[in-house]
Amino acid sequence: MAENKYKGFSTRAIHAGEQTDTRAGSTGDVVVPIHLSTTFIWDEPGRAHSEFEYIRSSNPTRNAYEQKLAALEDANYAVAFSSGLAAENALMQVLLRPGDHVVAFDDLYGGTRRLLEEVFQGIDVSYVDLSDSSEFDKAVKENTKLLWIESPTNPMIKVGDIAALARSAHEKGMLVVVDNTFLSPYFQRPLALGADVVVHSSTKYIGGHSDVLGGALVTSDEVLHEKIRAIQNNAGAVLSPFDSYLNIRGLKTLAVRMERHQQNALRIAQFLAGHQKVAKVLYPGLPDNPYHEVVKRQASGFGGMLSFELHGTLEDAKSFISRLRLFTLAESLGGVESLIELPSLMTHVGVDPEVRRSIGISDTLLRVSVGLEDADDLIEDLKYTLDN
Ligand code: P1T
Repeated sequence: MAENKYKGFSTRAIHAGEQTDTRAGSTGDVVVPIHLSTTFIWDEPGRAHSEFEYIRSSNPTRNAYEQKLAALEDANYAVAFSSGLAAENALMQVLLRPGDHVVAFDDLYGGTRRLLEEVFQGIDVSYVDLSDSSEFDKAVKENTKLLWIESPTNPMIKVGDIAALARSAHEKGMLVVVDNTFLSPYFQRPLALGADVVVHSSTKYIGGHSDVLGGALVTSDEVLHEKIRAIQNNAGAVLSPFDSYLNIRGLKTLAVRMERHQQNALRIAQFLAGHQKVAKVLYPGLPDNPYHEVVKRQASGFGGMLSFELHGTLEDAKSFISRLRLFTLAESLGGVESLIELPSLMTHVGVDPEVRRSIGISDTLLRVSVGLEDADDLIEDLKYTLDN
């Protein structure tokens, strides 16, 4: 069970899951140690010495991380996997059987689409613009088992009304999954809005420093949790002790990082929105963004991810990117350094070009993960590169 005894997010981020070891003979670690032992001693056959037997099944560092993450999502359970896609794969194995139908946001991380289409081939998926809740109702079939929401979406930064969608899905007997990677539990807690399971790519804001790959599934449903726990052990895509430690470390500063990511993102969005070479800016923190109000209702912030479209051609976009100095051209997001990428040739290159166009991923759409540098420096870099 998660430790939810502290109300404040940062207090939980720092203290939940941390069991300061004051037993006789202990070293008294203040920080959870990295337990590397793959196996644990037994007192006699049939009687393990402690709750731990084998690293894949359970590990003290991973347990501590899972407890901390569960506490931050206001959940009873979190289960940590070796990547975001490993977590998604495990969840789909638990929830879906051949012949089932899934309704998913049309704008999803490209890897999630690939997983649904190439690995779960017997599953029928309808991709729908869930920013319009009425579109969801139209897509539901007799065999629809699951609603898969990513909000905000990657890379169009679209937002679904999670509570309204979850209500409607539950009326139809479906389960609701929300990929909460972009806002992190600091800004958004989908279980409180009605989701059954939260997915994370902890590679992003949770790790926070672009140096650890991981994923997690979070739920308060005991039966679902037991199934997820079983597949974590039986299929084995667990998070390593070292990576668990890095995620614990990342979570402790999540609140302060998210605040600064957001401040910088807002400044940059405002700057870009006023520049003549920019055709549009997609950032819900801007008051005229179509999702501004729904994000205000269901989250406590707008996050650090934004996309924008340049006037001109693919070559113009490539030239712009190549001349930036502070923004690194790279996939992924959520680290301290600002990253920029061109979804049509990078994260979403595997999505059928027709589909890409229908979603709005144009050749000059750029996605930015706004880092923690000084906003003035970031803006100066953008301004110089746009103006020259
Ligand atoms: O990379 P991995 O930890 O396996 O997580 C996959 C994933 C899941 N969900 C969302 C919303 C994601 O953004 C990702 C990974 N995304 C990138 C690598 C990217 O550049 O968008």
